[in-house]
Amino acid sequence: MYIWTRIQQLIHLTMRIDILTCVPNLLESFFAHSILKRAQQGGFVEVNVHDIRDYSTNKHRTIDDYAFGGGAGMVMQIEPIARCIQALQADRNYDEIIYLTPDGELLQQRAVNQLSLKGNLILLCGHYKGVDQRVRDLFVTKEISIGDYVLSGGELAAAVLADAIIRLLPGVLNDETSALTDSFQDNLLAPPVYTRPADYEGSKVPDILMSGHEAKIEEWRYEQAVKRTRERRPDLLK
Ligand code: 6GU
Repeated sequence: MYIWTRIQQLIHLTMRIDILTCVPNLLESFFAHSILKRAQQGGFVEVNVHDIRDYSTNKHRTIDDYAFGGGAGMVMQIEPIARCIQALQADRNYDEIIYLTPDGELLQQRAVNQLSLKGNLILLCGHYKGVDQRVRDLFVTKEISIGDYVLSGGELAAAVLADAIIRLLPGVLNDETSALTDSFQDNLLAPPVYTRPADYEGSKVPDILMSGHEAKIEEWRYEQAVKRTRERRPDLLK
């Protein structure tokens, strides 16, 4: 382990995210690439994916059962999830235990910003008809949805949430200012961006960007951001 990584862990600069799922393979490759890989190698975050089936006590490793009262769909049982959470809590305190669910609070950049300041998070992914309500009553501290549509499981939502959080951790992005100019950080969408060539078959980059006049360029970008927001997301301007 790099000495810097170790120092960051010792002084608690390393965020820790534990993800509970019954499909760990779905998540492992996601965190093994690109920015999320670099963020872990750099010691900014430690992501651990746990297979809830490892906490089943029967030989078939089942973690779900029929719903009391009938109805279609299986329900994830409380015991394996409780054992997994309690095993994690035995080693450290968690700031939030988040259940990803379509009936949770709609995820917005503001909540992502707040979560990026935390130390230890558990993300719980549901499947089938979801988890036994007692998991939510007894363990979960926050419920999050990533949009008004239904996914087949919480894994993609957990990956979305973790990605949005991790890229905000200081040092993860190369240019530290770039997260500050993201869409939504100031309730404005991002302005258009261009790179070479300056002329693509007659389609040209706006002159102002080639002028070298920094103040005018900033003003243009701001105007474009407002224009784009007014056209596409007027709700953000209210
Ligand atoms: Cl968090 N889970 C599932 N299954 N579907 C969703 C979602 C979460 N957010 C939006 N759709």
